[in-house]
Amino acid sequence: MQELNQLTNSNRKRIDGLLYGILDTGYVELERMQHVAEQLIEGGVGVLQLRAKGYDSDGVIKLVREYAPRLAEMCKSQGIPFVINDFSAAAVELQADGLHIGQDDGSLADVRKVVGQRMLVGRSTHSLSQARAALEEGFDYIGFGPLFPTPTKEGRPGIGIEDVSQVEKEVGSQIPVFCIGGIKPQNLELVLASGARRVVIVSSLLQAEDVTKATKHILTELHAG
Ligand code: TZP
Ligand code: MG
Repeated sequence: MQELNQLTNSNRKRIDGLLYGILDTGYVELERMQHVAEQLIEGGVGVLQLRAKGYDSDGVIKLVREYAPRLAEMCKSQGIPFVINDFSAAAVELQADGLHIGQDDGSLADVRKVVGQRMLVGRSTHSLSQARAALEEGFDYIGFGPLFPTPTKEGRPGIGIEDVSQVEKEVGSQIPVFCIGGIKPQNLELVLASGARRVVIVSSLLQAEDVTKATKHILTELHAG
């Protein structure tokens, strides 16, 4: 299985950044999407995801057709993976570098039947056991959180930082683990001290006065941490 995985994932883009940026339509109007993407990329995100909050599958296809090719092109020219959240059909249509799915979005094997072997597939995990299961299943990377409650993912309790070092040790030694949820400059030191290496930050970057500057600032801390 391990050998098969090594063979089949050789064409996938590598995820080696420390900061995963998300273009979330809940925070960024469509007209500003390209500009904000440029800022996140200039700031140094190592992955960029399009998260179409509140869209159904038809809406996402339209959104992807209109806006995503330019975003994908920008990511390609910077050599960073462009990932679509949740919608496998949209990811396939765009030939995105990656698809990100949640706990309720089926098995990796079923998703691979739709997206093929070339695409990176990441999984949201909310506990150590889910993180272990995602590694075992063969996901390319995981999100781990939300560490803290966050308006970006309303109604989900924070899982805290207690398991971060263990998840890094067991899972992060094999595939990238991105801690997520309520992370911002004010608590980044605490998150890093708990053992995190890589993070996803959404609202704190998208709502910053200067997105590029805020992104660079976070990256400096991550490299120092
Ligand atoms: N999944 C778990 S928490 C979260 C997602 C998509 C949102 C993170 O956003 P923020 O604004 O950085 O808390
Ligand atoms: Mg999802």
